[in-house]
Amino acid sequence: MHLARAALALCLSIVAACSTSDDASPPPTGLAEPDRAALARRLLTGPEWYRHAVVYEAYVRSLQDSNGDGVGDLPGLTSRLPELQALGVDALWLMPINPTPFADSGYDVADYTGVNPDYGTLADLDALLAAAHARGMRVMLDLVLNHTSDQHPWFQESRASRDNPKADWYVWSDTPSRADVGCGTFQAQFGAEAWTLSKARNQYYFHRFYPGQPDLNYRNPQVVKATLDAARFWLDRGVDGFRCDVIGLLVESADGCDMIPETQAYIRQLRALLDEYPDRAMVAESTNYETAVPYFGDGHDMFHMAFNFGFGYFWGFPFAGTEARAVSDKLEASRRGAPPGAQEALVIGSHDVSRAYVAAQKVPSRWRRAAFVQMTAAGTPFIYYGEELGLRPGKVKVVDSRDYQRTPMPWTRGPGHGFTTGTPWIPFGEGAEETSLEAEAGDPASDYAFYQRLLAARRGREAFGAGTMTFLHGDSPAVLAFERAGGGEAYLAVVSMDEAAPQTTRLSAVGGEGEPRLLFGAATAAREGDALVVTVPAEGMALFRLR
Ligand SMILES: [Ca+2]
Ligand SMILES: [Ca+2]
Repeated sequence: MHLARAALALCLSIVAACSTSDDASPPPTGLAEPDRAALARRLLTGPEWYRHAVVYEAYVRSLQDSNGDGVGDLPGLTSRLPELQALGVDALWLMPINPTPFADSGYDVADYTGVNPDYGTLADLDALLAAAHARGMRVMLDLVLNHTSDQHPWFQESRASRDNPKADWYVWSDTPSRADVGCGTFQAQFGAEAWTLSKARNQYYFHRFYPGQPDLNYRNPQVVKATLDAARFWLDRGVDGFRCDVIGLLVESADGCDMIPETQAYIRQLRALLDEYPDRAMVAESTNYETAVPYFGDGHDMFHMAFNFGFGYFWGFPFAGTEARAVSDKLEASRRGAPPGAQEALVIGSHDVSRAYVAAQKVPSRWRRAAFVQMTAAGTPFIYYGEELGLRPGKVKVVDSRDYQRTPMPWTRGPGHGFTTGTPWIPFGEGAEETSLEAEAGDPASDYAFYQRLLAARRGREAFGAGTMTFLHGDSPAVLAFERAGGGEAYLAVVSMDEAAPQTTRLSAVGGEGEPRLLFGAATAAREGDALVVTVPAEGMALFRLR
């Protein structure tokens, strides 16, 4: 310990030549270290927990199989909670677990209040909730409200005739178009026509996505009530909140189909429902990649969080370049005009887009630097399962090409990789042996070790979950720098966009006094008058505590 302290002090005194380790050595400058574990517990308790949590997006089908049928399931996921908590995960978002004919990997729900028998039973979900809560972890479910499966009993009834009790629960038309469904004249999202003929009614139904996913008619109050009742069912069961699938697309109009006033009114009803329960939160899958602001309402009446996909889905482009502004501008634009308290959800991937490994063109420092921004910028990080291992894509499609990023978790080396004792429902991705948790956990240079250290570095520090974020533009255009302040502390994050040479930049208006304390990564920083001079290695990143 004393050696580490001496080495770090030496490092900070001979600023130029030193790069230091990622470990959290004690402060050389008199910055007191509070009990971070106790602080983390406090921050993760109560209604603001979602600001401070690290959330993990889990595809139940691919996390852990418990019965040898090759399909991941709820008991399997429950058995892996210790590993996820050891990584630094505080909450799970489960992709849809409802019964489904699987035309869209579960995003075609056939029963809003049931559990897919491939994944287990309601009792298995209760067991997962109990086990997670006992660990202080939270569980959010995917709520897919825009459409159901065409196998849902509601649609089976609706399609049977023009005068049944649910005849108006979906969006029907005599022709494959409707003037009051503006978006319905375009192609559906997944390639087919947006209208499909039902022979029994001799009418067409509208589907924004696959033909097996008819859009519900939210102009019908019975649909509003039925879907809110479904949400209430899970809240009563103890789930901690929802990730709301394409929630902006609920209601269509002649003028538009994305977050129109009727959709916003529904979201307010959903929020009011959540607010009847303590400590619940919901996050919007934004369909607007420029800004998440429409999802926040007045900051209290719509979503607790909304995904920033402008960064989350497109970071591969700026990180292939050398301009820090390409990142900071995206992060600033998305938040412009947001109400106080709006909380973005930050990702570098999801079940819908290529693995970070692909987006980074296989350059490890790119996904690591992007993940560093994700964990240190303003917002709540959502890790897509396997990102912590640098998981690589698969080559097999079962449903569609998005299965490339939905392959099973390789927990161990060897056949089945600890995921299953049987044959996995889809083959593992490339390099499963060397990207297995077993292989990476023992290697301090691995992606897993990187993620574990990074999550530990931000843990119990209020500034990251709820603090302000100020971008600092120094004289090197390649250095992305921002200050986070909150909870009486301030931090500086620096990332070099340059992959060839070290970058030195002079930052002004940096808070705190004394020399910054390196918490994570490798860089040097020294005060010169009112400025802070920072040198970041090529492909480098670092997190400093300022005060
Ligand atoms: Ca199974
Ligand atoms: Ca709709």
